[in-house]
Amino acid sequence: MKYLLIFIVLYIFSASGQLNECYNKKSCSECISSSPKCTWCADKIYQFGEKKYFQRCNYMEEHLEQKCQNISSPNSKAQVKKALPLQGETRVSPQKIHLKLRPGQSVDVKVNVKTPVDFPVDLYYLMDLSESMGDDLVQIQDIGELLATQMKSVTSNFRLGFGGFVDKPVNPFTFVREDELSVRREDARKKVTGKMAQNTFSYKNYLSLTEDAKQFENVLKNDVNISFNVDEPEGSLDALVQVMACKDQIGWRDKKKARRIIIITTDATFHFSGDGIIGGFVKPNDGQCYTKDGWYSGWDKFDYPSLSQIRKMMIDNQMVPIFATTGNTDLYQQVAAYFGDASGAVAQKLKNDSSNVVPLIKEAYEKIAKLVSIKSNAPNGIDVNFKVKCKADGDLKDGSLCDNIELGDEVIFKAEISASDCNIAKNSR
Ligand SMILES: [Ca+2]
Repeated sequence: MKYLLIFIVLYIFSASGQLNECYNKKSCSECISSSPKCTWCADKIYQFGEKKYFQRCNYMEEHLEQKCQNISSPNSKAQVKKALPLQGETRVSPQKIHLKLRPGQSVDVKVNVKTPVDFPVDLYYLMDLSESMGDDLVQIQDIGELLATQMKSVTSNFRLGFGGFVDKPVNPFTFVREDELSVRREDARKKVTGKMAQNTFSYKNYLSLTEDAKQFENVLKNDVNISFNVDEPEGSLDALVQVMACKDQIGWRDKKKARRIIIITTDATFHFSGDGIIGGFVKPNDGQCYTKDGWYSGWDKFDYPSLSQIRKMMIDNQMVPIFATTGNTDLYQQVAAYFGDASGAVAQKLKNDSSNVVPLIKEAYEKIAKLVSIKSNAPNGIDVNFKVKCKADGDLKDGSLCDNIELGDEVIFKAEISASDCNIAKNSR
């Protein structure tokens, strides 16, 4: 009796068509988007007796057996619409591809990328100006020309900018009483360049990106001044958001026209989201630009940002961080690892007085320049899997990134693209 029951249940499932995923589809589009196995019979008459109709959506072999004359079974395909050769400013080919995707049936697309030998570089130097960085400030006052000369060997178009940060200028992050401030200003002056230290500030853009290396040196010698604060972690993440968000004020060139690099020099740890509450700042950082006349004016409106927020902004904006640190280097190496290969982040140790900053920047830049990666911004419902061939005589392997390639070399990416959803336009932005 038990066996008989199982047999009956199976029979009913089969008879109602539940085992054939194609059955009972009302239109050709509903049919072919339901499964790559389903095909549609478009014959005017498709029946085997009076009022006995074949299923119009069915497997190909069923339709053939039933002598269907017009079977629709379109396949996914990729059609290259524009493919300028890789020369001059054209670094990716093809430039335009039309895809027709049938759900469940993938299509392969090949993309060639050529690494530029000489590519413009925008480099923004973001420096911790708290008291312990005084000797570093003295050391880097003369590096403008040297940095420009060194970078000329890797790019003929180099621009440099400078910004400084300390922390939110409020208790308990720093002193607020005038008598305490005056003592600290004097202390810092004695330790550093003879110039009176400035009160704690959050972030200041001292010099927007410029080709004039002499101007960089002049600003460092004449305008930039050391400061002080109380607690060890600093407001570096507050500053980083402003550097990335204030594109016009910093003067960043378009990400397609220049490599954009931010050097962060510090010896301290950093405040992150949640820390602001001890100063009374609970509103989450919104990642927007609040820098006016060079000064970050939103420090008392928002909490510090989170590391994941910084990571997203860096990857979205293609701004590569180089952490050049005289202390807490292990921490920054972990941060760079968290940012991941796609961010290009680098963390290296500086000598205590920053004297090796120029070779370190050049080395880090070369590492970044030799890294090529690809990422997909396909909407929900489209899956993209990458394979990559990093060298002409190399193998195609899973991944979307090549490092340490020769400048001027070509990298080949193969993207396997498939659709799992036919309502992409409706379901995504
Ligand atoms: Ca601090």
